[in-house]
Formats: sequence, structure tokens, C-alpha cells
Amino acid sequence: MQRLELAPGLIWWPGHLDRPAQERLLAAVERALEEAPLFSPRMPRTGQPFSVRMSNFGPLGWVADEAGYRYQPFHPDTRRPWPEFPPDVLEAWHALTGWTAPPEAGLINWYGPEARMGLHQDRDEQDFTAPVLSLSLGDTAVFRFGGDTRRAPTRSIRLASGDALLIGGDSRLAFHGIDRILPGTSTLMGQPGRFNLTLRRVTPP
Ligand code: MD6
Ligand code: FE
Repeated sequence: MQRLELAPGLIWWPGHLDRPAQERLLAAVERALEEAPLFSPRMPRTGQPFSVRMSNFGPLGWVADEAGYRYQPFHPDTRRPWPEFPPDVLEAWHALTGWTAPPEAGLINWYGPEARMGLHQDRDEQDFTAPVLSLSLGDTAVFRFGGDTRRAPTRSIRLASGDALLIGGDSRLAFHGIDRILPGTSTLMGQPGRFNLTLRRVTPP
């Protein structure tokens, strides 16, 4: 399998999950969403909803509303604990990160054809030692990444269904975002859209 180091600590495995593995993971995500439905996170300052809808699995989930960005152990609407990680997700985490400690948070992002995600850093975790691993399902997305400041030059790649991407090491705080989705580029779901899962450690080792 191809392993491309795009920058120090920023590693891309195109097609890490084959089609049957993508179908299994999609089924697991859909099962989790029956328990923990997609919610619309809101920008802390303005209360403006994100165009991406979200849910989580694992002990901690990332949420955003007028009270800020944070991790919490329950769904913001149902108040129930997040569903457990599917075994396939844990397997990908251990295989690609080399960490023996399991992830603590598994953010599920859902992009409709018009959704995008602005350039941001992942810095709500208490510790940046562990990398963040992302898995993509469905339509291809234009993923942009740069350096540790907003002004640093950026590059973009196309993340397709089954791709894995690791942001760690010297790239752990690199700015990144999703410029757009390319609707109709995947047959996985029978409808336009994309899921992206990001797996993280939140607490110090
Ligand atoms: C996305 N990904 O692919 C958005 N963050 O939809 C992220 O924000 C991300 O891919 C941290 C590490 C990897 C990622
Ligand atoms: Fe991110």
C-alpha cells in the first residue's frame, strides 16, 4: 500500500480501506447515528451553525456551541453517552498510529454536497503528543493543509473514500480544512455526501 509523507508527521495512505472495509465502516457509522443522531455544532462567538453536521463515538465527543469548543462524554441533545468505537476503527488506529493506548474521541463529520470546513488547527486536546487519524467515506473532498500559522503557504490533496490521513509530529498543529466536496465521485452511499472520522487522544498519556 502507498504511504505518502506530505510534510513531516503528515502521512497519507490513499485507499487504506478496500471496498468491503468501507462498507463495514459505513454500516457501523450508520448504526452509531441511530443511537447518537447528527447534531449541528455552532460557532461559539456567533451561534452560527457549521455547514458540517456531527456526532461521535468513544468515551469523549467533540462539541461546539455558545459555551465553546470542548470534549464531553455525552450527546448535546440526547444527553446519552456516545456509542462505543467499532472494532474496525480501533484496528485502523493501532495499525496506523502505532499507539497502544486506544483513541478517546471519534468525531463523525457529515458533509452534504454544499458543506465545507474552514482552515483550523486541532487544538482542543489537553496534550498534542498523540497524532490525529482521519478516515474518509463517500464523495472525494478537497483537503487543504498548510503550516502552523494561518499565513503559511498551503497545498491541497483530494481525499477519496477509504483514504486514511495522519496529522502528528511536527505537523500536529498544522492548519487544515475542507474546501469542498465533489458530489457524485463515490458510489459507496447511493447519495451525495461524505463522512470523515477523526480519532484522537484527548488526555495526557
Ligand atoms: C475532514 N478533517 O477531513 C476534516 N483534522 O473532513 C480534519 O479536520 C482533520 O482530516 C485532524 C486530522 C485529520 C483531519
Ligand atoms: Fe481538523
